[in-house]
Amino acid sequence: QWQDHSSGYEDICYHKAEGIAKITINRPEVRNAFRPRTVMEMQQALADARFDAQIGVVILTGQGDLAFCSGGDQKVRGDSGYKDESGTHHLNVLDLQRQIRSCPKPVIAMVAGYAIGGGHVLHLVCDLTIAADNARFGQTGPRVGSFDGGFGASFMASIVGQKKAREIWYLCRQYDAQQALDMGLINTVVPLSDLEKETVDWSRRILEHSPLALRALKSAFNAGVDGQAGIQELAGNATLMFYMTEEGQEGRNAYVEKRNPDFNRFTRNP
Ligand code: 2NE
Repeated sequence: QWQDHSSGYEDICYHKAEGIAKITINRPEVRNAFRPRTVMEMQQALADARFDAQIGVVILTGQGDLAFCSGGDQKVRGDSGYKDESGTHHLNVLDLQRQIRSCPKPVIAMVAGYAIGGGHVLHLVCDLTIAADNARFGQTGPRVGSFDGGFGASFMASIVGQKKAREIWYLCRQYDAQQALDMGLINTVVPLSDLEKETVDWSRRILEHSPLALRALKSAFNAGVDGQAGIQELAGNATLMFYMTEEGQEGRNAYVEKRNPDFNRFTRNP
């Protein structure tokens, strides 16, 4: 039974239940296109889910059956980028992509209908994608005068391969759920009526597992493609685990007790 935490948000709905947080883009009248406010609210909800110790999995989705997300709202795109309600140019969806990647909890994209343009990149940067049989995937950038040369290009190529990624971007075609599954873009396809149940089942299964192992695995997967920032994440988890050892704690204790540390009692394994 989802508990509603949407109060204060205009462009999204935010729910929690049984260790799962669900962030829903709530702009169905524009196929869940995001504007600067939408991105800001998604960032706030994701930060809340990260810091809520009861939450172990985050689901990202779109309101209704017609679209997960259709990317940047072209109607608020000015001559130097997207405009917020005060007229300031910014979007910050790239910040949101990095936030999804660096969230130490698995993020699952639950896709019904279109995942298009910047909305397609959003599902791409999630850990897993569960799609309904009506889902359609694709990029439109070169058609509407835009492109995502970050995760949208290089990370996509690491998933589907260089040839396919170039086809997706250069031709701006749409792919159905089965085609997306066949090229490794998504994890599974289910009937639309089963989409939420299946996503919750996957989430429950993940919640049975070690949070620290999942956290380390996520940063390890990221490290392979995220360069120095990815290594930093993985290393941060190594430090976290070192803090949990007696050897790490001896250094802190010695400092606090104003004595020399005694590291000799710890073995130097080959
Ligand atoms: C998503 C798609 C394929 C859906 O088609 P359909 O036929 O189901 O719906 P329709 O009639 O096209 O759209 C329904 C309403 O939603 C609006 C439409 O304009 C329409 O409203 P009215 O004109 O009837 O008032 N709508 C849909 N998508 C919108 C959008 N992105 N912005 C503003 N209004 C939108 C079809 O609608 C479609 O192809 N949409 C455009 C997809 C697109 O090109 N997105 C932007 C890509 S660029 C990007 O996202 C990006 C980036 O490349 C780099 C950085 C950040 C963002």
